[in-house]
Order: sequence, then structure tokens, then C-alpha cells
Amino acid sequence: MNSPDPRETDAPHEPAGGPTPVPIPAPVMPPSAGARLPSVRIGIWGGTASGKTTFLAALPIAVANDPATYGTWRVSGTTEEATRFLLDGVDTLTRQRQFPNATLAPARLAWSFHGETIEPGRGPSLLRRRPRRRESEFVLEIQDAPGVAYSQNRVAPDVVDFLAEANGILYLFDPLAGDAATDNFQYFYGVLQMLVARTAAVGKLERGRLPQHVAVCVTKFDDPVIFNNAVRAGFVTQDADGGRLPKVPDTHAQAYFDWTCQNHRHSGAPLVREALRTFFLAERVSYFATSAIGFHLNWSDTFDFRDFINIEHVEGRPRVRGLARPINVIEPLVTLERGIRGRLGRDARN
Ligand SMILES: Nc1nc2c(ncn2[C@@H]2O[C@H](COP(=O)(O)OP(=O)(O)OP(=O)(O)O)[C@@H](O)[C@H]2O)c(=O)[nH]1
Ligand SMILES: [Mg+2]
Repeated sequence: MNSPDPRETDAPHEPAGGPTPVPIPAPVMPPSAGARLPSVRIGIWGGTASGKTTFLAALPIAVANDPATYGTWRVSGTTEEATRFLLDGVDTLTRQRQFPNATLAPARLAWSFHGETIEPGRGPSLLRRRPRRRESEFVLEIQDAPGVAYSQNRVAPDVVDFLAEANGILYLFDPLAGDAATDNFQYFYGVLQMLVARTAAVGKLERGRLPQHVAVCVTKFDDPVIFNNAVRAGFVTQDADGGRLPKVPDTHAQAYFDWTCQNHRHSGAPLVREALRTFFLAERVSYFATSAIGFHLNWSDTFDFRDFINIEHVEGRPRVRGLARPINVIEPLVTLERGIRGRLGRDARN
């Protein structure tokens, strides 16, 4: 067989004085390529206006932000619908500087994540292994449904099906909820009961509890009422350098959630807290103080307590004032993925 003439396989030479060749873009992998990645199914659960869709819209922005703690990630849609959701979400938050519209119908989305995650050090302090970097990729299957699908009297069965089959759950707790329409409890307990019944029926309860890993995200941390109260209660620390961004340290996040529930005693919040403890395995539940839009920073990109609100109102509608700087949006997902993968690996070895 003749070997190919190298001149034929080389990039075409531009003919002297001839037209400039049309540039050829690099081939794009077909969307189905992502489907070969291991899949982690994560349901998102929360009441009406708890911030579910804004959280998902902020995800690509969070992924592009500071990689220091949780590694570097790239996210892409595995279907046209999933890609459109990503692009629309980012466009809404960044170019239009608006919040997404209320969700009308459930959407199932699959996004692929590729990246380098940083495993925290383990073991007693003297012998602790140093944090390790690990290449990771997975497909995140997610369902974004309107809050009403989770409400006590109208739980949508397919929403429960999705959660029942999920490895992990992002549970969004709205600290601003309180009235009958938004009360966290009424979007929680009915779904929980159906979830337990369904899981018990197929013999998948573990030690009498639901097997899913749960990331409890207390949303809207940037809201001035929420934030000022959290500052007064002593939950907030600031990064020592960079933009000096405020946060609730991971070690205090569960206490922050408990405290938020206590402050919402008139609503069903304390019952949500108790039910989370009763029905899920404690070691699989993590807590976060989350904000999809984050704080406004001053001209030198530094947090200023005198002027931190990142929402403005235009013609009565809330708008994002400047850049969205998500806080604890990628972290809950990475924590869920890490926990799920670690457990599945251990189960496979036993
Ligand atoms: N301050 C603040 N407000 C937020 C944030 N995220 C969402 N909101 C507010 O909460 C409203 C509802 O957010 P959505 O993301 O639509 O909530 P949802 O849970 O998807 O609501 P449904 O689709 O109706 O179930 C937004 O219009 C904002 O006013 C946030 O990070 N900070
Ligand atoms: Mg929504």
C-alpha cells in the first residue's frame, strides 16, 4: 500500500495571491460523548421561590470562579436542552442582570463536569495526609421543577421518583420563607413521606433511613436582613485577602442552619430540621450558607460592609446590581459527588 503523500495531509497551502482559505474550526464532540461519563444523579428540592433555578443558573458562573478550594471545573450540557438551560441562565444573570422566571414545568437536564477536585487532608492532625488533587468527571442529572410540585397536597409523583432514584439531593432551604405560600415545611414533609414509603417498598432504606447524600443549602445569604442577622449572631467571618468575601465557615454551617430554623419558629422550619435528622444518615448530610448572586464589591473588588447589597429594584422588579458572584454553589455539588463516589467505591470493594 502506498503511504499517503504528506503534502495531501498537511494543512492546505495558501495559494500565492489567491483567496484566503476559510478557517476550519476544531471538531466538536457529539453531545452523546458526555453520556459515557459516570453518572451522578442529584435532585434539587425546595419550595416555591426558594432559589432553585437561580442556583442552577449560577452554577456555570461559580465553576468559572475561584478554583482554590474545590478545584477547577468545566461544565457543559450533554443535550441541546441542557446546553440551552446553561446559556440562558448565565445570560439572564449576567447580561440581563435579572432573576430567572418562576419555573412552570419540570425540566430534566444532564450536564457533564470535568475537572480537578481537591481532596481534603485526612487523619489525625500530626499524621494528616496533605490535600490531594484528583481528576474527576461525571454527569450531573438534575431535575428543576416548580416549587409547587413539592407542596404537601400536590406532590408530583415523578418529582418523588427522581429524588428516590437520585444518589444525592440538593435541598434548598429559604430563610426568607414564612408565609403559607413559601413555608419550607409544607414543601418538605409530604415529599419526604412519599420518598420514605417508596424507598422502604424496594428495601433500600439503610439502617432505617434514606440512603441519599444531602446538601442543605440555606439560600439568599446575601440578603441584607439575613446577612446582618448572621453577622450579629457571630456566624460570619471574612477571607483574610482577595475580595475579603464574607462566609459562614463550613464548621459552623450546620449551627447556622439550626439557628435559622430557630428564628423561623412560627413556620415549620424546626420540623424540617428534625425530619432531616430523623430520616437521613447524619454522616451523609452537609450544610452550606449559599448565595447565587453573592455580594456587591467596591471599585477595588473588595467587600465593604457599608455597601454590599447586590440587588437593585428597577420598576418594582429585583435586578442583579453588578456581577453575580456565587457563594457555596459549586461546593455543595462537589461535596455530594465526593461523598457519593467514595461510598460507591467502598460498597463495590465490600
Ligand atoms: N437575595 C437573593 N435572592 C435570591 C437569590 N436567588 C433567588 N433569589 C430570589 O428568589 C426568587 C425566586 O428564585 P427562583 O430561583 O426562581 O426560585 P425557584 O425555587 O426556582 O422558584 P419556583 O420555580 O417558583 O419553584 C428570585 O426571583 C429572587 O428574587 C439569591 O441568591 N439572593
Ligand atoms: Mg424555578
